[in-house]
Amino acid sequence: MVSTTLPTTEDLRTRARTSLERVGATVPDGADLHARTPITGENLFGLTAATAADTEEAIAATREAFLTWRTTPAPRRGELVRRLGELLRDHKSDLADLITIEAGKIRSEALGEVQEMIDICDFAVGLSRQLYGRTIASERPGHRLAETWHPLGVVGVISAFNFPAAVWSWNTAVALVCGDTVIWKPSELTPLISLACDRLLAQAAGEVGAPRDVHRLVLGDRTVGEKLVDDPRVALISATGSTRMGRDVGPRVAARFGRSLLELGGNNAAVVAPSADLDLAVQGIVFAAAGTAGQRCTSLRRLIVHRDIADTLVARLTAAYAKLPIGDPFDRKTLVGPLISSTALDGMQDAVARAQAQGGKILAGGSRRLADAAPQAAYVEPVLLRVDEQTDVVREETFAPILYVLTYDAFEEAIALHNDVPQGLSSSIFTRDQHEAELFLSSEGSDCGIANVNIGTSGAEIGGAFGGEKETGGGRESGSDAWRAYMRPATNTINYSGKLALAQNVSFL
Ligand code: UN1
Repeated sequence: MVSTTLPTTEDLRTRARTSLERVGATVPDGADLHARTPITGENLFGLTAATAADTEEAIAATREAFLTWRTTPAPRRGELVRRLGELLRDHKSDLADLITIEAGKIRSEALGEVQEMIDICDFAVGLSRQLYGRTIASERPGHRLAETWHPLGVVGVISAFNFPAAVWSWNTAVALVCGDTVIWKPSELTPLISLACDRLLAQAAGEVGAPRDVHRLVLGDRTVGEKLVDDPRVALISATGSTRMGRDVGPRVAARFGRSLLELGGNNAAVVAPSADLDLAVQGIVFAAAGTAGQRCTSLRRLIVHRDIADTLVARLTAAYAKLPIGDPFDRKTLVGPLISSTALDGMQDAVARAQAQGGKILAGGSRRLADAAPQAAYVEPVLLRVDEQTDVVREETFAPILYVLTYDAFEEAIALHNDVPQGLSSSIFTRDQHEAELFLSSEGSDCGIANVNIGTSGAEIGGAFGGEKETGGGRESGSDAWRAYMRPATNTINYSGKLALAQNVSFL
């Protein structure tokens, strides 16, 4: 049985202080912001926020550092990221502690997040020797056409609470090898892990002789983010968060002809076909829907099940949901930790009530837990809810563990339901029918940036590009050739013929 007690706020404060000290970060002391833990819902430390002048200075400093960093050979830039990866390995446990304390992730998921950071560092070190441009066949004799990739400038990273460190590392490790410098505005909900990451990168920079200002952290509310968004010296804004935030950020960056890379809401679904291996499907579904307390961009929010197997699958999921250990994320037996805040719990309860008003029926979950032990925390049973159709609330992203179950008869109907939401991040199908699997992955199938077979929607590896379509924002981060978003290509024409030949056979003079 998972324990029904929780650590005290004082225990967590001590643990956070120890982790911060071990990574060499200064324990914050201020009054503008609060570091808080969702484990008890109480404040840990006060912090000082960046003023407008501090943000201005940080932008100027990262811009200045860029002028040097862009001239450092890319494989040398890789040495900084390699050292960062080593420090992340050394401090894996400390960083995971801070993630659990601030984001409420269970231990194995918090360690997994740090592993994701280590993996992207390895990837970026390799990339530092592979920033390839193409050579293009010229239409003119004695000419060579080539494409060269240059560093872009200062990258502004705006990150969310739910992957408070990994998403920063995807952007920062890749941006640094690409020759960019980084200014980071983390979520106000997770300042401590940001201080720890910033400190480790500063240590790595000091050790390899990189400019200190290749990276700056600015803590604060949205006014800090807005300054980055509106400043033409910030070449790229990479922002993770809600679609509402993206609707503000995208046009503002575009208005100054800056670049943006948006990773916004998801409303991820899995199709479960009659031939599916149900043992595998149940495990995959429960992890994707209830894991991380439903607070991943990639969390599974809709299940589209063939009518013939719906009752069997629902019975198995209901049984699995009834046994989910909910509670202290430091307890090794816990699988579901707290929601980030009581506001998130209110949003979840509101969505469940709306779904019921729109004809939905709760199959499992929904009760609040541990309210006596921690009245300010938000522990809740993940909810399984049957709906007859994809009503308004089902088509929205609620950042909480609610899984809506829909049924289908014909495969085309499953695909149509799947794609009939405004978001397009992640998707999956459970089937043993190759025709269905291939159709789902084809241009007529899932319209998401991530499409999986016989595995849930969450938990992507860093080697692939991460991101999605429609209201998810269209950005791609992390692996594959996502690095191109962090560089600018120049097309070069080199004439070694000794004669001037114009393209398209144009004659002049
Ligand atoms: C996010 O929730 O913003 O695929 C990122 C996953 C993780 C990353 C999620 N690798 O679930």
